Amino acid sequence: MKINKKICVIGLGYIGLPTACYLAKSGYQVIGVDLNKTKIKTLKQKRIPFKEPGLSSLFKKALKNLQFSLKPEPADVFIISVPTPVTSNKKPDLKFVKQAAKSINKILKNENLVVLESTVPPGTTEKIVLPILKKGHKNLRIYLAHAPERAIPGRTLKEMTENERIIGGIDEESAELAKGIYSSFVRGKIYLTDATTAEFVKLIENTFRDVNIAFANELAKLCDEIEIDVWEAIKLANLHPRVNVHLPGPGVGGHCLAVDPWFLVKKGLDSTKAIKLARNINDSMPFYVIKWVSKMLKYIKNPTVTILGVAYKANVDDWRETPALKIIKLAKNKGWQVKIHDPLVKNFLYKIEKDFKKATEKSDCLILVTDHDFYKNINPTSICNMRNKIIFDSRNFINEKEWQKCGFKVKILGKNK
Ligand code: SAJ
Repeated sequence: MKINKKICVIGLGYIGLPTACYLAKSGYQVIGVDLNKTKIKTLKQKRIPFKEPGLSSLFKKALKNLQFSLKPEPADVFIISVPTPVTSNKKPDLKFVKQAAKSINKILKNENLVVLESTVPPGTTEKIVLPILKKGHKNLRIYLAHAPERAIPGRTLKEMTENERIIGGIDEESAELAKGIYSSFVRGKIYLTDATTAEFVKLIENTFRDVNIAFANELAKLCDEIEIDVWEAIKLANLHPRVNVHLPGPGVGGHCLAVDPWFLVKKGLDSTKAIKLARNINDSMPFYVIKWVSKMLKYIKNPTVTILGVAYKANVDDWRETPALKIIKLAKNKGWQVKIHDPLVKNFLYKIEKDFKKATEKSDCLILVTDHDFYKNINPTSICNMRNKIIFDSRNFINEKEWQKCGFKVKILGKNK
């Protein structure tokens, strides 16, 4: 199948690259654009720059209609899928979006469609991207829409095709045109709205989870105080048909939940108090973990701790915004020796010990941060080289009784009975 349209996808990350592949597989002529020379080189050599289940085979199927370049080329449709981080003072950093829009402005033609996929603060599409695109092009008819992605890392390909989607246009034609493009690979229903509502909806989704997790983290702290098991309590509460409390943990990481709620927080505005507080509660969880570990290490001189898992969540190799980093820094500040183990993460900020045995050698305490399947398969009887057998589990992941039977002193976050 060959569709007579050329699409330029700007930003070939976890979302941009699969999107480019799906569009190319559907028959569009696609140019994948990225500023990263190494990435473009890798892609031109027909290799994918990161792992995601199913991506390699999708990439092979897409290659026929897929080319790569360091800068955008004239096309019918442009899709912007670049990072939108926050600055150190938690303000949205839109420099990549602006840069992408400027690069499109130079080659924009009449009746081009531009779609912004990156998560952005409400109003960005209309008030920031549109004026950049329009600059010097007063007489061009430009179509512009926001189509926020909704796929979760680890299941990106499946969710990209199966999930329902929201597309918001600066006008109805823009929304309809964008829907036409996405319908080539999205099987889930596509709902149309205006651009600012679509931006807001995406932020509601991730902020809902962040606030919910902050609530769960407060419940964990409460259960530690009143000496009951938060995991059992949440499980029982969730039996109620209209209750869905998320799970506590060592803090919230990843490039979405730990970042996006800040796009809604307005300095000095009462209306975003709960969102800001939730962010702060989740960001403070590493301190809580270290507080408990300190208690357990009270009588041990010059302790060594082993961090189990630095990925921001289970079974991924992604460590962006991981709470493990804060836990490591706090432990080092206490003067503890810190060993780090993760079966999946590469190129971390600190040295990662890949050999589990070496990671536990002469350690006094294991701190389980990430619930990788790898740790489920660890048999505590096989750990014989620790100086003291202590484990703090921030995910309620290990079999407490089994570890206790092997002589481990066990503390599970929010479980104090
Ligand atoms: N976490 C908890 N408790 C929970 C659930 C998660 O502490 O009950 C922690 C995780 O350990 C992790 C963080 O929250 O550190 C985020 O994990 P996640 O699995 O909730 O989310 P992400 O960041 O991997 O992906 C999310 C997804 N959003 C939702 O599920 C609503 C995905 O659908 C979005 O597309 C993605 O953000 C995004 O790009 O915005």
